[in-house]
Amino acid sequence: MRRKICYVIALLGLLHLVQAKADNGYRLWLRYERVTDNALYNNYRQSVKQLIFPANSPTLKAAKAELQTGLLQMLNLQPAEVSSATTSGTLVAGTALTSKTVAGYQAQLKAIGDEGYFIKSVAANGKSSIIIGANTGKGVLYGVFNLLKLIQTNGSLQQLNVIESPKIKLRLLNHWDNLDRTVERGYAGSSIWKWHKLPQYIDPRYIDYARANASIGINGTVVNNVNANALSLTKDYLIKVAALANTFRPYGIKLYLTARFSAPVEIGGLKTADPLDAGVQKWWKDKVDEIYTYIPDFGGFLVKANSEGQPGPQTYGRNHADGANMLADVLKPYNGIVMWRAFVYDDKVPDDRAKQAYNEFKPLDGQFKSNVIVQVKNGAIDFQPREPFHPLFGAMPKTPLAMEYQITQEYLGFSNYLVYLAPLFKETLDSDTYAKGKGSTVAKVIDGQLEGHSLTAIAGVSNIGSDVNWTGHPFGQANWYAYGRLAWNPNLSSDAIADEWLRMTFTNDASFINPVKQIMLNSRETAVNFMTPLGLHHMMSMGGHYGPGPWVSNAGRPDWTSVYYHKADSAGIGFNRSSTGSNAVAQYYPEVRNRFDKIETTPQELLLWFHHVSWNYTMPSGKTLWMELVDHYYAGVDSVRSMQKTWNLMHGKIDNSRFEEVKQLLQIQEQSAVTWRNSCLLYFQTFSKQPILAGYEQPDHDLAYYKNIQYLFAPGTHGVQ
Ligand code: GCW
Repeated sequence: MRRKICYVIALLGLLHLVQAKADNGYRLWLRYERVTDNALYNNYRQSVKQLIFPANSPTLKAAKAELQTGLLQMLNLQPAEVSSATTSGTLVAGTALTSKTVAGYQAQLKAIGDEGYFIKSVAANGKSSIIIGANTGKGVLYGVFNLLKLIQTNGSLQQLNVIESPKIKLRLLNHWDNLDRTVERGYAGSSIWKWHKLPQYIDPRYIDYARANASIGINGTVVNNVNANALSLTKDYLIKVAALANTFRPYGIKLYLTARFSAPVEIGGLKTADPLDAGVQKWWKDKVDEIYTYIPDFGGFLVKANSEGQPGPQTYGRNHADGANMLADVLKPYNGIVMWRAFVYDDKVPDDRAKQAYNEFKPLDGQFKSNVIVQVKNGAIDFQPREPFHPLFGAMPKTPLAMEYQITQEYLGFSNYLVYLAPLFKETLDSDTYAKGKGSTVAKVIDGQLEGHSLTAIAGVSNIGSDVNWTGHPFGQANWYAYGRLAWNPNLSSDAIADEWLRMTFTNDASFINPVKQIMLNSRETAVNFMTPLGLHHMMSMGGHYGPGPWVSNAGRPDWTSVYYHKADSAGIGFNRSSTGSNAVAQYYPEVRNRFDKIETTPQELLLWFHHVSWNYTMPSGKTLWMELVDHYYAGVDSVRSMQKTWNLMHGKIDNSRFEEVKQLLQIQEQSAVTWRNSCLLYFQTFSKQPILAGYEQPDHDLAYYKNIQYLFAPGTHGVQ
């Protein structure tokens, strides 16, 4: 009997151990695991054993609750609440209004604005304390998250002197979520918004969503798809939306909606949606008045107009400014804004789709109302693995421009691939437009520095869904995280962001962090190499946009095909956008234009974006273009294989559940990389007529085989192209 009991106890212990190791990823980077380093653990406990944190607003209450949860879980500590520091190790948190101590730091408070915070170590009367101070509850909340991060990442709590404030004012997620809970280009399950249970049922996930976003400084969310449904603006839905807004408000997150331009016709019963029609204007005014009765701090509208079949002002012979200004006028009294997207292409047969947004929007510079911001994708085509920066950045000095990134991996292997996007985001932000001479980076356009705009914004198309780990791939979380961190401060490095994310999400063990960080930092270039190296773009299979489809030549309109973009023929490959071709280069400032105009000065990674290059052209490496292309595709596959090798060595360093999940997903990625490589090279070989040399792993099937692969029922499509 005793032996039996011992056996059961041992088994339970083992089970507990295994369970403790399992992690389904739900907690994201806010895991608040017990600090394992004993010295640090004791040190942290000493530093925050008392708390002065009067919380009289919902935001301060949320901040305090987060702090208490974090300290309890990481340090097994419930700091004693005191009204003055009786001993060393007191944490003071608050605003100038809630804390006299904080009010004493005028210089800091002046420097940090509405959303910033400072964290400072001070010693008075021989007693040391830490102060988190801000001008608003939101600032305190951000400061609390930073303090918790310091503990999560094994940072030091000694001699703190942190001063932080965001560089960009509006830091938004854009959800392409439909009312039926499908998500356009969503690969992590269905929409997290349970419309049919709102407004009564508040899924706890909404609160965790708000916490996660607040922890990285995201302060706004557009909850519905830009391919908009007018029903979102009906009373029934506005009540539901208001319930979400109420949930997010304590976390400093404002709610925005997409506005379907034809809503006055579709739900208003009007004959027209012409923005210059008085009846239409009145309809929108009444609608906006109504919205603000439900959501007093409603942020405003995001609009996709006259693009991919969406209605817009051009339907009525008006232009984008007419449309945007009409909405801006009615939102203005409430300080609401209009985010008007520049992702437009509606010409029947454009000579070069890359030029269209610039051509339509640049002439409108100076015509938009002050509460309109034009939202521009990072590149001129569509979220490709690599694009040069969009020529509109720097080209509309009188108009605030918002950056739109895609966090969800529509063209980067969905949630099947590990692709860390910070390097992609950074590449655009760091690009120099030369709009006002050297150093006129895209980041300076976006953060308002270049032209002195105070309305500044950045948007990321969300990769969040109902999957237990939120983003499908455990490393998809890193892209949500990195987006938020860069929105707060575009100057942060991809390396530093990966480092803190890995520590919080997995472990502080350096033997895990260093190799896995390398995987992350190389992963974007790896994907470019096996999908679209040397400036190739838009060569994916139709519909789903998952696998390769360089042969796609018939897709409703030419600029939906692949052959339109790579233009491979017996002479060579690439889209001639130079002055001898479509002349898209002319949309850039002279320094950039001249560089992109010539094959010799175009950066190799953008070569085929701007030039049609002969197969036998000698590349800087001394290889022919064909051989260079072959080598890039092979290097891409090889890198995925080395990612796998490195990852396999991580066994036992983190929980087995996430280890195994990533391992299996990397297997998918490896197979997919081989398919991309073989498909593209076999297809391009029909033009180059050149071999893949012996000694290279030869394609295991012929081109016909690859052409026949079908990617049926790809997630995230729902009938869209
Ligand atoms: O990336 C493309 C997508 C469409 C999307 C469109 C857009 C919301 O394939 O699904 O529609 O861009 O950004 O409007």
